[in-house]
Amino acid sequence: MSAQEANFDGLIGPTHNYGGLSDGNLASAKNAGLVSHPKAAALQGLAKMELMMNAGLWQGVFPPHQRPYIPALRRAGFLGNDRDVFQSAWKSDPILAKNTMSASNMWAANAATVSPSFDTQDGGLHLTPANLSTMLHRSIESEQTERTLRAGFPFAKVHTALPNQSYFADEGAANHVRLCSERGAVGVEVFVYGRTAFVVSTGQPSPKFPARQTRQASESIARSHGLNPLQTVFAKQSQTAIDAGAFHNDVVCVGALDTLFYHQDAFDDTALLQSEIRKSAQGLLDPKFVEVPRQDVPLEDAIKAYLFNSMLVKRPNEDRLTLIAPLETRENLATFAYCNQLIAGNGPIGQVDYIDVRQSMRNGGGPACLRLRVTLSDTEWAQVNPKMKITPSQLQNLKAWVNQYYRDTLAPEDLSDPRLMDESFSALDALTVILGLGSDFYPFQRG
Ligand code: SUG
Repeated sequence: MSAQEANFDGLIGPTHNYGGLSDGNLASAKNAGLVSHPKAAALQGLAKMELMMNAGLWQGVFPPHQRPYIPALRRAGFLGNDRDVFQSAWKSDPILAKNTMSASNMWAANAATVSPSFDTQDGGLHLTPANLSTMLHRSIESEQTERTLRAGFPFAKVHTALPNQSYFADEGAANHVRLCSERGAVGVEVFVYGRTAFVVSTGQPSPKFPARQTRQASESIARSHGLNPLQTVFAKQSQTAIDAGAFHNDVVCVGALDTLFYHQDAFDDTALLQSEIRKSAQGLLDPKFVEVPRQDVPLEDAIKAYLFNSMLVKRPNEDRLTLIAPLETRENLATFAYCNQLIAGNGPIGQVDYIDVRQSMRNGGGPACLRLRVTLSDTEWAQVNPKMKITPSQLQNLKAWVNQYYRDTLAPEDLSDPRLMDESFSALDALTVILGLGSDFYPFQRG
């Protein structure tokens, strides 16, 4: 069946800031407290979407979430109108208040896990919003994400996120790869987890950074999406990678079509992963493994330069895949040399392009973090909310909207300014018209 992969990017929100909120994310820790540039950030995101649209690929957009997220503050006992809640929270619990200001929902790779209709038992598209339970500022995303997915994909089976508890810790598509011979064929879905839910003490030193995905969460999603167990693989991320700053597997691995591109230190047992993928792929596809040796690219460089947090895409009329990497990959000697060697060879990746997403990168979000991949048949794409598709005219509308509403800079002390809340709410209210989301999409609109 004729099908393509669509990328849905998270539009970077008006409160984009460097909060230092993500333990184990080296960029977030390093850049905590810097002045951010929300307008430039959102325009960088839109330029990335434009690039994809111009390459002839299907591109969509997800709206930013409401920030501050007043419902979380109300649950924490703050009372009054939205402004009262905001101001009293900043006064008595500034840590909580700051967590409700993060624009982290821009990283749409963490929005949900997606199983295309070609892989599921009932023949429908299944999406499960990620509960993002490990980080406070991200654990408030799933409810609004569910609304976004329902608005974008009215024909799909949109599940509710798994319970917001450590047993079910789930970070969505950032820990999931789909391999296939062609988009409309049955695929092999690979779920990568960082830990099992209950670990019996092994006497080993405790990990430096938290693993954000449990095997139990991945298994629950595979079950509820109705995936064929024979075409589903579960693999463990290496703790070495997590401790080096790979808080999601997509920091050390990316896959597209029949190709898996990953670092030698990405997985706990790479030989096992390869043999399980080969077994699941029998009769469906011939998987190609492109492993980057640590000798060529040390893990630290791969993570700092975000080589793997790139989009691996097949442009129309091109034989080989293109890696769309961040500028930081070009600026790092080891990763740049590796990329040049990669495209000079005759493997499945034939080109590397570099793009500027520096505002997002400073929080640990590369090109791949900013998008959720959704493989759709032509018929399904035709049923996607048309206003959430990136077209030349929507792009123009969104750029004008950003230019009208966003601040140029945001310093840490600006976050508690109630005018920032008012500005953000006005911006989002206007956005619901542009994206056809209705006047009750955000909590502040519902009163
Ligand atoms: O969850 N950063 C995000 C980055 C997410 C990247 N996504 C993928 N790899 N798919 C995170 O750690 C930092 C926010 C701050 O510190 O203000 C943050 O949430």
